[in-house]
Amino acid sequence: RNPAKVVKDVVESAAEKVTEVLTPQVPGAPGSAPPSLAEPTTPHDPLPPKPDQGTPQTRTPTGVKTGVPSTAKGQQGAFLTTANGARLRDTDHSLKAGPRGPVLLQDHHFREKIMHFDHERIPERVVHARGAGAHGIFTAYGTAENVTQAGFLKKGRETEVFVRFSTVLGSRGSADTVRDTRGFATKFYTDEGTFDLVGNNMPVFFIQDAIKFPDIIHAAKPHPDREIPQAQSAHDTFWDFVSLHTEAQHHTIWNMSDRGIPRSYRTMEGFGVHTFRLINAAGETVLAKFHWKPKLGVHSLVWEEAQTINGIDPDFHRRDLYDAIESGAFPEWELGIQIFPDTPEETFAGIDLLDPTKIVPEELAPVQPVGKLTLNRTPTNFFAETEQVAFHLGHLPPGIDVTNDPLLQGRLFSYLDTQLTRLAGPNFPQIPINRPHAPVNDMLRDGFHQQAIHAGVAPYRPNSLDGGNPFPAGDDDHPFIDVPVQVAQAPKVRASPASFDDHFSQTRLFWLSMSPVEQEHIIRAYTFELGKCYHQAIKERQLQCLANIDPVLCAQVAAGLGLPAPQPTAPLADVAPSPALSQVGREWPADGRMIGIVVDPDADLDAVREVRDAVFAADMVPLLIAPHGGMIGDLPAQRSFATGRSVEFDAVLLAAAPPPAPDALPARDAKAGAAGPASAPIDPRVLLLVEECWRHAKAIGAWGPGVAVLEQAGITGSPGVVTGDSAGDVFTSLQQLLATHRVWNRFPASIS
Ligand code: HDE
Repeated sequence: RNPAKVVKDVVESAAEKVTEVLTPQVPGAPGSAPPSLAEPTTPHDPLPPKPDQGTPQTRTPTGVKTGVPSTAKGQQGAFLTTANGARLRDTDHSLKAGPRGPVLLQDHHFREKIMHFDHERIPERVVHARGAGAHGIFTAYGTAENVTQAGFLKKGRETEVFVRFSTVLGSRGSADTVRDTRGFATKFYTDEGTFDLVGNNMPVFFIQDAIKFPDIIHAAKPHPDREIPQAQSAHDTFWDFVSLHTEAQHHTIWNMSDRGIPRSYRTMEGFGVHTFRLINAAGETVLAKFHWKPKLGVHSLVWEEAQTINGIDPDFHRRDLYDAIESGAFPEWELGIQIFPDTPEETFAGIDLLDPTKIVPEELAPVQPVGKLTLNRTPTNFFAETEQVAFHLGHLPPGIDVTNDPLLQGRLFSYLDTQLTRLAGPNFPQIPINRPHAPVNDMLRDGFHQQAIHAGVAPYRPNSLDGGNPFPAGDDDHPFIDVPVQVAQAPKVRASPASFDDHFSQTRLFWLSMSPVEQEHIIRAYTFELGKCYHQAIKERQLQCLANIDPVLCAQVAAGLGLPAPQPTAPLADVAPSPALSQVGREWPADGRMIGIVVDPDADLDAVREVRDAVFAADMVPLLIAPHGGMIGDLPAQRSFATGRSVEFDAVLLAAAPPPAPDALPARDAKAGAAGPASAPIDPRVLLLVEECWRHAKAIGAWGPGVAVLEQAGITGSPGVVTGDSAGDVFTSLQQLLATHRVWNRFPASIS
């Protein structure tokens, strides 16, 4: 299966269908398209997709979603009905005493319609409110069979999954590309019961004990008086807390790094964060950490891009996920585990495995792949699936168990408790998206929104009236295993182990593992965020924390804030960097990338068609950007200069140097490039597109008249800017540049 072919077919069939729709048809002729734009009077197929709306791959060729589960309900039959199935003549007028009279209380349809609408919203999640979900399949490699008896990890076993990605701080309606941690929660519907791996895109957490969770979240959420800022950590209360509560420093530097602004959900790693305990068929145990590794590599936005996207397309990550899946470019991750001996100390290489502010560098314990996740279906209904899904760390299959990590222990309470308010009662496991795919035979009864009609009279054990049912599973029936870990004889205390006091060595390890360009981004992020704080004392306190991480980091941020750089209060930790933490310096498959192609009616459309086909063949998505929507010759334009902005593209090709539109806003003088100020004027929106792509270190290519745009922008010959005689040659060079995601050497090579 070639996803790009699917995309291509969609584009072409969409172009044909639009031509059909725009051609007048005989009204009512059998099989005809709906007559013009009038309200349809008889049921017919949905309108076909339009090539100038969205990306070309946002719908299937028929415009109808595929893969709707057979349990999907609603919209059955052609007629409008009440919730009880009575057919209705009119839903536009309430029942009145005469056309000018008062509305009658007996109008059941009116009351039902408004009552239901009034209660459409449920409380949003207290954290991770904004999310996007997708269905998929997990296929096990069998490589974990020696360490766990979990059935879904046996070789070749396929398990259905639902994944929900999220931001943490923002409300449901906030933007996708804010600086924040991302949730990565996976529900495996295994045949031994559901397994929820509720992780993040960062391997550490702000706090070591769950009892601190309300503190960090209250500090990070908007200020309680003005309720600003939304979905941001760039404010006083956040920095007040993390600078006082220094165990948060490690997670904070991850947030300030490029990991805080992922390019896409598809290019994020995922981490279970905590250490889990695995048990195999022989009863042997190991400690383990879970990792998700994206097939497309780990990539991020640059800060200016992220900010621009928040305005232009606040749904950027959602759209990217859905577009990719619906085009057939299915996102993939490998699940991997790091394995550690289950010793009484619960440490590895001196690292406390119960401390969720610590990682174990991959160089010390390699991540071993155990299976592959493929997301292949978007939700049919956002509310019913993405909003109503409820994850819980206690949803574990036999073979995987918890450890004493105090953060993990507290989460085991919180995730059940929170659903009682959010999903209004204890029966949320019966909501379709939460239903296990394994048989359920519990003795839980009644409660709000009970869906089951339980037969029998004896929901208790032991009983004789229901024949003794249900029976406890025996050892051979794959029961859940509570690993019989020895619990130390110890006094009851409110305290943490001494090893939890080290807050800076791994923060420094992270900093030292970054490439110069990534360090530069971290410096700018701290400078921006602390620069947004009003209180001088908070900035100074955080600078003290930075001094305890690294003197260069501290000096640079201090310079940006116009404050003196303090000295460290303790000797800096002597730590070895972990190169695996850097996102720079590796090559990745470039499929699924968005390539903008600037065209105008004067461009060589044969060359454009050729390069467009080459982009499709490389499993990428070409989007034509033209002076106007509709068609350019026989090619559909997906973006116009009015709607296309650089942030949407991973690379841009220029086939034309379009002149300014007659009604364009006045442009500033063209930059003096090789062609000089006297060269023909170019549409300023095209120049902006190219300048932004250049600033954001994206690959840019041009041929023929398009080269004039590079000249006028003054970027000809700079790194990652390619020109050539043929469109094909230019795209080939561009493709190589895309393997590293950005043209990194356009950024400064070192910081001092
Ligand atoms: Fe969560 N977290 N969390 N969290 N968390 C929730 O549960 C909580 C933590 C994570 O897409 C809530 O159902 C406590 C770490 C994700 O539906 C709530 C603590 C990690 C999601 C909750 C943590 C996470 C949540 C809110 C400290 C990464 C979204 C709604 C002990 C390993 C799941 C809900 C989804 C959601 C509590 C810390 C990840 C309130 C008390 C560490 C991905 O129960």
